Amino acid sequence: MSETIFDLQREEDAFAVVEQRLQISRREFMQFCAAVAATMGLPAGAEAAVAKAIEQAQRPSVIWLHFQECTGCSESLLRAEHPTLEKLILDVISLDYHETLFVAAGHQAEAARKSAMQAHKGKYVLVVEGAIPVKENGIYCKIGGKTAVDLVKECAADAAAVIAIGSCASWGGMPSTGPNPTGASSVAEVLGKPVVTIPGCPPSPYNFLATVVHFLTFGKLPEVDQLGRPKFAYSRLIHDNCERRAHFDAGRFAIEFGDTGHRQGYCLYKLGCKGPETFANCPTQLFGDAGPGTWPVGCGHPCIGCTEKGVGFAKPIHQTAVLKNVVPPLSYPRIVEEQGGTSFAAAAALAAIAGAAAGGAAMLAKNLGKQAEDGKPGTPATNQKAD
Ligand code: FSX
Ligand code: SF4
Ligand code: F3S
Repeated sequence: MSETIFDLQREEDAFAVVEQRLQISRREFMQFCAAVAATMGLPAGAEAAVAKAIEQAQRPSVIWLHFQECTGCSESLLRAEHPTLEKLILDVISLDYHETLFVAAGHQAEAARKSAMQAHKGKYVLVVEGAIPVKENGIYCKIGGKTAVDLVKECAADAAAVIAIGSCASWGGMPSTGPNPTGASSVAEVLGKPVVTIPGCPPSPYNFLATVVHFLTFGKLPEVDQLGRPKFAYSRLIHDNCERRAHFDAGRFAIEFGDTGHRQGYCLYKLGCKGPETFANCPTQLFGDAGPGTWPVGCGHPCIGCTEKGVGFAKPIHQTAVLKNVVPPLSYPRIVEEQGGTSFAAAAALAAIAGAAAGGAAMLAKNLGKQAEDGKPGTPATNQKAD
């Protein structure tokens, strides 16, 4: 009995710390724990493990490099209202080097990068945004007198984890479009080893945040597919969860932009939609916290396959897609569902040891809370109904 009271008191104290530090309610906090566990593909009940991790928040140092890109990846994080990038920086990670957000410049910025690498040797997370040009010994992209090739190798050498954010860093993206005059290459190609990739141009900020929270909670990155993409976000074809799918199945297509079919929300396959050959959670995760329909197809434009190597920036936008593995939508459950690789027991143990995730938890709680307010369920793969 006394043990139970002790445990309850300890839990009360932990919640009080969380409530004060992150300024969220207990309800939001627990909603977050459930949401992040579900986002990461953990089994029911794992939210308790995530909750436990919150008590000992430790912000890992993050070094963020920019190469050949448009900065849309950072922009998409800045536009993620729940959480905001500011919250991410303050509560989840210690962003010790980020060229476009840094006040420091020149030698000062270089010194900050070097001192962060030295102080957190073997422990920092390296995030790379942008492709890396390898032609002519890498002269097409230089920062502080060093080529992107040399910089990424130097920074990756002592990193605990490397995350390639955006299609450019993941597989070359737009800069690698033929004839690829600079030899724009992916992080994995340059380092000669696989890294976690969050493709998309720009990628969903939530896919990046959930990946970081997974690392903080469990001390390791999430399970990935053969292209390095977290399975929790990239295991299903867009076509499988698209709200226009019923029109595809019924043979109702928009033939031209602005025609009757287009105005009635018919399927965009004949306008070149690459949903049938592109793996991503865009139709279920959505973008910009702005409510239903906020993704390319939802706005009436065909998916261009921006997350998919060999599709985005490789195939003509209006060329019809290859139909791949077409399966029924989520309303007809698959016999075998994709799950993250961490068992509940391992999750609980790892969470107890790693004990971080506090800020990330708060963010996703807020996100979930907002979704609940909007009347949308709080986890991915939810909001669809046929037009
Ligand atoms: Fe690439 Fe991200 Fe596209 Fe842009 O930077 S994935 S061009 S959104 O900025 O790297
Ligand atoms: Fe949706 Fe595109 Fe598939 Fe049509 S082809 S159902 S618009 S993903
Ligand atoms: Fe990109 Fe297609 Fe999603 S264009 S953002 S993968 S809907």
